[in-house]
Amino acid sequence: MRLSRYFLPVLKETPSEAQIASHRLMLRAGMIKQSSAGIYSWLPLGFKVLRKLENIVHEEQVRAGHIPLLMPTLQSADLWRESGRYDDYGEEMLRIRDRHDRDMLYGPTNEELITDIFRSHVSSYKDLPLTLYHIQWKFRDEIRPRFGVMRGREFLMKDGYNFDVTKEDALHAYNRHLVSYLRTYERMGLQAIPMRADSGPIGGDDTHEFLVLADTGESEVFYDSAVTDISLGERDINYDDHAQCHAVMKEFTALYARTDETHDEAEFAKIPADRQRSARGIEVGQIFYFGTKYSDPLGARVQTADGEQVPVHMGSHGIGVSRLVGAIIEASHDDKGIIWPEGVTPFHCGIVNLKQGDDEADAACEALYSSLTALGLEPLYDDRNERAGGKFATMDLIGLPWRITVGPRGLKNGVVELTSRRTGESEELPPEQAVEKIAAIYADI
Ligand code: 5CA
Repeated sequence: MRLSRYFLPVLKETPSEAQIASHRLMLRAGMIKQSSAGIYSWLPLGFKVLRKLENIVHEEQVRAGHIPLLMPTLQSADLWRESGRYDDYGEEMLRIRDRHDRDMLYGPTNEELITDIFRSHVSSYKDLPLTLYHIQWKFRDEIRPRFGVMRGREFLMKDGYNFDVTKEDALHAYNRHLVSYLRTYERMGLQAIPMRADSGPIGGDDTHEFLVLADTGESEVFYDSAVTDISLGERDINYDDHAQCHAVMKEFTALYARTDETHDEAEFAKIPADRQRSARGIEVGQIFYFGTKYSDPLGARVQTADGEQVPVHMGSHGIGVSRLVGAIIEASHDDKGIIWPEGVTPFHCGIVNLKQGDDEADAACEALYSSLTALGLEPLYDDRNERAGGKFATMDLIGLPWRITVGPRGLKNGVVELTSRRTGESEELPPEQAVEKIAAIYADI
């Protein structure tokens, strides 16, 4: 993309309404624009990141054996009356009446709708196990929407639902989700710690939230610092292997890590004193096992091998896709702007032309642009007629992990400059080598 033809409405001033870094930077970098309280338009740069996160979520879900579908945002109130949640859900549910005076609602979550799909089409144990998921906009009429996309009213969520004949299988689905979520967050360059949590209005027995540690997080958390030393890394996971998923789940949840609702001082005190931590965290996902809470009232049953009719065991699993954009920025920025992890960056690298209009500099930038593009990479070429200082400031603000700087002086010696946004370190090298280096960095991402 050439910046002269892109739509990147960066702001010079720091918007006064933004209280935390990610909100401020998303507005300044022209990623979002508020349309009303807690509701945002995603401008091109923000939309690109959102799509990248969605793709990672899809890939990891499919890898775990889960099946994508798409349910609507607007739902009929009748189903929610059947489950008993229409009245229970309270003020957070946006209720709408259609022209025929039918009660509708903008879905805050989809347990009812998915259970209805299930009961209409599945009746035998032979069709299970089954996990269906979608990535769809949700609406929760939060009393205090704030921090930009972190606590919005309209937000994008991946929500998945598993259906199993036995509790044992449903617990495997729980473990499988836990592992696939760890992998999802790691690909986004994040450490998200599973913490025992409270199930809130979704209900259920077992639940973990995934938290990214950040001073601006809304949740208070307590944990054993040893949990921050473990990661999935390159481990080969077989998602059908109950024992393996269980072992990984245990490994990641054995140490003390809880949100304030489930915090237990006596348990916490048993951790060696130098490892006790209390901090703040951003909740980027939550998984639930709730057994037959929805399948029972909604009549989602299957026939077992013995001919018996049993309600299915279910769980639901959510990832806050739009919130993650903010969470990644909270975890990765500096005074100058965002620093995107390679796995989610909107463009793979920036090209800064220090002397637009200079034949040699222009030609070198064009050549870099085509070589990178030919390799399947997406560069953002700042081809505007602007001062170098302004171009650097924009690149630093929007946070592309790599920048190639091209100027007449370097070209005389046959070199361009390759700079890491994260470390600020630069090296001079011939243009072809800069391209090779960037290609190598992204080769296994
Ligand atoms: N049905 C279950 C799981 S599918 C569910 O709704 N879970 S949830 O309530 O925990 O939401 C899942 C994730 O959505 C949360 O972990 C959080 O990351 C994100 N989320 C929840 N509320 C908001 C909000 N107001 N703004 C942005 N993201 C949110």
